[in-house]
Amino acid sequence: DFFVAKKVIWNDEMSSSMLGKRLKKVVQNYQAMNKYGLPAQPLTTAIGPFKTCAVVSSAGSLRNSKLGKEIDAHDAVVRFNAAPTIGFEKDVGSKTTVRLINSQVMSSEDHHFLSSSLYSSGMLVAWDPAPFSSDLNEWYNKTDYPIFKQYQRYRRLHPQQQFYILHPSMEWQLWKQLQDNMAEPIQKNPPSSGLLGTVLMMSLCDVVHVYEFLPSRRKTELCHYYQNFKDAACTMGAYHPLLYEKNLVKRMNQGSDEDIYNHGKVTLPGFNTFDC
Ligand code: NCC
Repeated sequence: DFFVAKKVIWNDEMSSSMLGKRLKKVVQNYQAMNKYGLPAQPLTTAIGPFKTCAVVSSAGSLRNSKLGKEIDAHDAVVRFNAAPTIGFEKDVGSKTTVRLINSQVMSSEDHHFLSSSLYSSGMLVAWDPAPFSSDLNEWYNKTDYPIFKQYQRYRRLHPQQQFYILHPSMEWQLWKQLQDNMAEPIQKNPPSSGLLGTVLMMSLCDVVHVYEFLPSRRKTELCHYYQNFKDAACTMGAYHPLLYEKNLVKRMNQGSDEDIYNHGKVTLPGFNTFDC
């Protein structure tokens, strides 16, 4: 790096003090990039593997579920966007190992992403709904929301917290799996955070329990367990192909129908348990 830097910033007329100043700047930029940039190691090296994992959807049907203790007994717990634990521990537990957030949450002023303590526990993983079939450069220059600007700002404020960004190809590989498993054409919008988080944990855990993604007998029009806003589209889908996602998860479920009915609980195998 030094030699590359020297070649770029040095010419023969330059005094040694000037060269020193320029080199210092190069080194400072390099350090800042390392400190506030993307993590050096892949996510699957940074955490896990885990034996048991819980994926906690934000569904309204988690309210009064009393699943908190069961959820916290898992080795790792995933939560989504602005879903809180404080005040809801009985129903959703308090452990957060990973929080998967969409780029809208990172950018909208309502969520106070840079300052709220809601986002400070566990590892953060962000994603942005990239346009269908765009490549990485295209996406970088035209994200739906300013994910990279917010990422850098957050990293500067919280340099110790692990923070990853999902490669958009994951969204579209998963979308293709959904389409390949359905007879009819599905909308070309990325899967919901819920399915992305579920698949992420299937690559980190031996067993994944997903809570209230498939609604239990507590099924409600309430959108989230933490708000009093009602909209059936939160459960059934509108922008995201949520119904198709739920159909696929139902087909992959290794648990019983009673578990779904009583606890909204699905049991999925980790990818490491497949022999293929
Ligand atoms: O609502 P949201 O998701 O944050 O929920 C997280 C995941 O839980 C599952 N879910 C949620 C509610 C419900 N009744 N049933 C469910 O199964 C889904 O799998 C969902 O992904 C998202 O996917 O990122 C989403 O984010 C919200 C919103 O951006 C954030 O909550 C921040 O306010 C989207 N809502 C809007 O844009 C208005 C939502 O469509 C998807």
